Amino acid sequence: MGKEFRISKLFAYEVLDSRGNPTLAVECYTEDGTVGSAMVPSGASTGSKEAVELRDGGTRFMGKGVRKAVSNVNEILAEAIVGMDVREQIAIDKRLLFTDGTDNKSRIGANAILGVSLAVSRAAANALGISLFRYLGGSNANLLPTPLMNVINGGVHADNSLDIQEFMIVPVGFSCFSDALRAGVEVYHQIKSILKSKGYSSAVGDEGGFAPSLNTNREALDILSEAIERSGYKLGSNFALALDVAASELYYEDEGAKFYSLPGEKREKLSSEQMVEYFVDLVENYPIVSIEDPMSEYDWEGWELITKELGSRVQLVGDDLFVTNSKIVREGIRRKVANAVLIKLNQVGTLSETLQTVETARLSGYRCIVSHRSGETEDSFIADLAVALGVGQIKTGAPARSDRNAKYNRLLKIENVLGENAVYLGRAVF
Ligand code: 2PG
Ligand code: MG
Repeated sequence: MGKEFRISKLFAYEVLDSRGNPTLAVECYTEDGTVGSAMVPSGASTGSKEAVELRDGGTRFMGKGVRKAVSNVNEILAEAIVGMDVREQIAIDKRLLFTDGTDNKSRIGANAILGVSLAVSRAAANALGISLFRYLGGSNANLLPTPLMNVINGGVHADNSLDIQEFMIVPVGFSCFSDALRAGVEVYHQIKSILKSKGYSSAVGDEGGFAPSLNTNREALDILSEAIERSGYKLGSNFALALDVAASELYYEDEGAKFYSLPGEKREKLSSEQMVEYFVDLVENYPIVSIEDPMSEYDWEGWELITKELGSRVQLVGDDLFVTNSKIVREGIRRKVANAVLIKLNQVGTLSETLQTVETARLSGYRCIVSHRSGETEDSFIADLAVALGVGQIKTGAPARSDRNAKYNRLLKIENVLGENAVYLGRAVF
């Protein structure tokens, strides 16, 4: 092994994420001075089976400090992987897992482990002198993802009355990524004008989408439809719509029975069947191509039901349901639950486990969508990952706020680097 590949130094430090909470930045050096760095994102509507994000507790940063995770990188993980070859991602990730020794990465922290895993892969790409998407995806990686752009925020990502967490526009009828993104931006600005003209707030939520206190979920879908038409695009052919319901947040127990509530719609005590009916009605009235977490992660029967009802017509994405965990994805495949998997690196905590989940999903015909978290940084790793894997879809928020645009801008760069070899599939993805 040449010294450009041998890890000589690894260290972490605290930085801030887009919500103003601390997170880790990690730097991985090789013996010739090559460096790879990464920053770790953080979710708000988290699945219960996600790998554990280690926070310090106490009063510093309201308990959210990550000094312990930082010192776990500096004191423990560094010793475990110094001397290893940065190109041996699987071996390095295994060593990280072994060093942690728990099932859910709770000793060292999934945030500490992921930061190292990603910094290592960046160092490898840099040592080889190739782009990250090339390193991860090989010589054939050329598919730019269709963005699912979250332009109206609700649920726990915003301080408003909308029950559904994410209302997304999907530019499907365009021939290249930059045109699709531009059209999405035009619609985004149009939404702002419509909200203002109706007297609603145009303040934004965690992912850069607007967060007005609309009266119903349908009103949000109507505003998206109007904005698309007013921008000169056709609803259905140029743009489709998508939702992330994050329904685990809407599921509750009452006298031993489980129900959903849609307080924004003034509807309480909905059974799984009634939730499914609610979505069937939405799908019949709007060109919705994808619904994420329409049912709670605790309601597998509800998931089976909705997959039977809508699975042949709509992409049904498991996020909190699958938490990027290949074992849970296998269970979903066995029970015919959902037909797509949201891919979030920090839900599982290493790059190689993430890639394994993508492989598990695809072998059974489940689609994958590479995704950001609601708490993000300027790190654009997921843009490269989406192109490398050729999954055809990315979810990275509104085209506003630099934490989201870091990913869009990186995709624009990759598109330019690929030149005429860049491919955008748009509608063919759905
Ligand atoms: C989601 C994500 C990202 P969070 O639910 O899909 O949009 O949110 O990171 O808060 O889990
Ligand atoms: Mg989600």
